[in-house]
Amino acid sequence: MTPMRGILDEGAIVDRLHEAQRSAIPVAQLDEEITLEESYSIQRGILSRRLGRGEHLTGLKLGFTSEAKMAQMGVSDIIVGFLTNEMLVPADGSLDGSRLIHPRIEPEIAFRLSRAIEPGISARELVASVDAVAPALEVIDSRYRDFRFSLTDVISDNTSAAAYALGEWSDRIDTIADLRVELKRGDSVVEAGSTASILGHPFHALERLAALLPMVGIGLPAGATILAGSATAAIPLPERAPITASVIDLGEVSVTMSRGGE
Ligand code: OOG
Ligand code: MG
Repeated sequence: MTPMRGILDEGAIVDRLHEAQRSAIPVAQLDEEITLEESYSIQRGILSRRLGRGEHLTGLKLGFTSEAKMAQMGVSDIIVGFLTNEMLVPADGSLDGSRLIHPRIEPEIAFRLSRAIEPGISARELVASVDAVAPALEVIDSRYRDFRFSLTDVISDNTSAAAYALGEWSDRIDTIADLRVELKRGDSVVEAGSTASILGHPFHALERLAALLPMVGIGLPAGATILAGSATAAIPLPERAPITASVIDLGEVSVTMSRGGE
């Protein structure tokens, strides 16, 4: 016999994770056994809290699309989270780390949508909706203690999304199959990989996103960003050292973290 489970209090989990993000005080992993559908529903609950505070949705992000990331975090299923305007850091700008718990940073490739999309869009239509690509950086900051989580924990926690920065957009979408990606601290390369390690081709990340969107339940406006997932492991985000994502032949973008706006 399957043990009876009490009714899941999604609202309480939404509150706990939202508060952890606002206060930068980490919380324990979820005790509740939840399904993927429930974890995306919790994530949408966090999105509506944030929209209620005046933020707007600016994009979606994929996670665990490369072996390097799956191996680093011990999770091997693709995950999707949302991005808002509050998370966007200006290119080559500075990021206030005082509201972050234990931030890490990773290099990404970003897609821009020429039109609005809804869950139910086909993989082919989603790929055809992309009109530009850019190098990007993502700051992740798990709201869970010790940066440890299960698959449903991390989805509920909006896939650790905390901040992102975008380099210049390019229409050279057809050149991104196998570009070298470097993560640099100052001038030193600390992680390197290739866009080919993102599911064999970053377009495959879009195809997987199309398949997951009905469960994610979030559509996007025209002009929105999609982050394909890091091609390398993430590194702890240092203070006052510029970190650059460089996608060779496409461009680069840097950010520097300060604490408390120094
Ligand atoms: C989850 C987010 C993963 C990526 O690019 O693979 C991710 C995490 O590692 O905390 O953003
Ligand atoms: Mg990422």
